[in-house]
Amino acid sequence: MHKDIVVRQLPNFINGDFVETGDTFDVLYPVTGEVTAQAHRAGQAEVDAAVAAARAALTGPWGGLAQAERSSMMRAIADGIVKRFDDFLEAEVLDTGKPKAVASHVDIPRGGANFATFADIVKDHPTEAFRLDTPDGAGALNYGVRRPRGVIGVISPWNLPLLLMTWKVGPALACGNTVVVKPSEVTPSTATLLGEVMNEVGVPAGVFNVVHGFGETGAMITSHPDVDGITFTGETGTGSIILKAVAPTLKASSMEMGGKNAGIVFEDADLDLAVAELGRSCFLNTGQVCLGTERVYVHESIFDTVASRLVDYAKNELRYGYPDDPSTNFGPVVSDEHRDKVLSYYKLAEQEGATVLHGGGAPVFGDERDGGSWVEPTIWTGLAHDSRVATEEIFGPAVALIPFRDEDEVVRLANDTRYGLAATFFSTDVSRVHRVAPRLEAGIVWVNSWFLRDLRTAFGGMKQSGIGREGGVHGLEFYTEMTNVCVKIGT
Ligand code: NAD
Ligand code: 6OD
Repeated sequence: MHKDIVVRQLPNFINGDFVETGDTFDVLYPVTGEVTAQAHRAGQAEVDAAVAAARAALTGPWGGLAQAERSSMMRAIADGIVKRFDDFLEAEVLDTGKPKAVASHVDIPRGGANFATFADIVKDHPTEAFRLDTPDGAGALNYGVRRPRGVIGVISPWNLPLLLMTWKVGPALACGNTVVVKPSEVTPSTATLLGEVMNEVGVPAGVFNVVHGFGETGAMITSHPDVDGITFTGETGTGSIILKAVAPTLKASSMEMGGKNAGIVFEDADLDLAVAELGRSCFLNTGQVCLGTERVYVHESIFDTVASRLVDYAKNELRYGYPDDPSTNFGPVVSDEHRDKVLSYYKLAEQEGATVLHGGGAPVFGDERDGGSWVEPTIWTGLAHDSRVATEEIFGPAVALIPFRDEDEVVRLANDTRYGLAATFFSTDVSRVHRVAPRLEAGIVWVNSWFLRDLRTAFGGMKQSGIGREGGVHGLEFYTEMTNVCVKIGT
């Protein structure tokens, strides 16, 4: 075995204490399939305790902090993550199997940045004020006062576990809320570790709570009468179930869900750039990025060139391997269950008439990795735009290349989806860039780039990819409640 694995216990984190329940489930290392940890499943008693602790903390030492003090605490959390960078990196790698080269550049740094950035955004955000002129000439001054929404349930997925959990916890805490987090059952380690950091930097008990478990534990949060808001990242189908669950208690909900993102390569694109960025967008994190590209429309005049250059990218730039090897940049998918889903699409692609230009199966290593959850990066041509493979989210390292003739046609094809999360396109024609970008129905449109993130900007999805926007000040609409104070000015 390439790693000496000591099976860790992952307790819940409730009111500043680590709480074991004895009812455990295994956490597996996707590289080899070994058990690396046992997470302690939370039941109703633990969820109730976490929610009660979070509610009490709202008015305790946390609620009493001035914004500047709270923002300092947020920066201390960010520093606490950086201080334990290697622990977070190891935990994330054990849960996901992703290469350290990826996690150390993408996942862990963003864990810290999500706290530091929102500390500043919230501290420096002005309140709105309007002077109303009344017919009697006296007028009134209106101004907005924001208060925390309250106890926020954070339900997060497995693909970028620390990044996506802290993307919610950062702004929630910066706005003065308290949280009950339910990380994915597949990747629970970094949430528990974050509990240790909260204690190390002196965050008051009850502000940050973690409960482990599957969907049932999540459902205990979404239906809980003392939870004020739910922020969710995950599959569209799960999001739909959650929206039904929050209806009886009318909770505010912020929903970030699935996608089937389009890439477009226009005939005037810089092809070196386009292939390099598309390569990342199709295969980074083994294709398990919600913003990744699973269908690429290529102008018919350059279709064969782009197809062959993307195959070269997959052959030459993607290196399978053990996560600790710094040259590895392509790991397994997160679980056997997900591997089977991805492989079922590989099979379906052939049934739907695809030509497999690259990959199409699972690698065989002849070593311990054959017990893990591996799939090959895969490139298809010959799929119809409306085939299942080109319309359903696979969430794996696979892309369908489809030719197009002109701008209007490709905009129509790119938008012809129930999703609307992201799009990325490549063109050197400035007029075309500004003409096409606003026509694409997606929460973010990258031009000549992919996955460049500025946390001050709005983030979210259209159509069935999401409801609401987080990021920058946009998240304040969800993480705070606004009261308008209207003061009549006397004559
Ligand atoms: P998932 O929907 O299966 O699970 C997400 C979380 O929801 C997990 O913690 C899970 O335990 C929990 N959950 C499941 N059923 C629940 C229920 N009934 N009530 C409450 N919680 C429940 O998603 P996943 O497989 O972990 O993640 C992959 C999916 O997430 C993909 O569809 C991907 O596109 C999407 N995603 C979207 C974004 C975005 O920003 N839009 C980001 C990352 C991932
Ligand atoms: O960068 C982000 O803030 C973000 N929410 C990324 C989502 C990636 C999906 O897998």
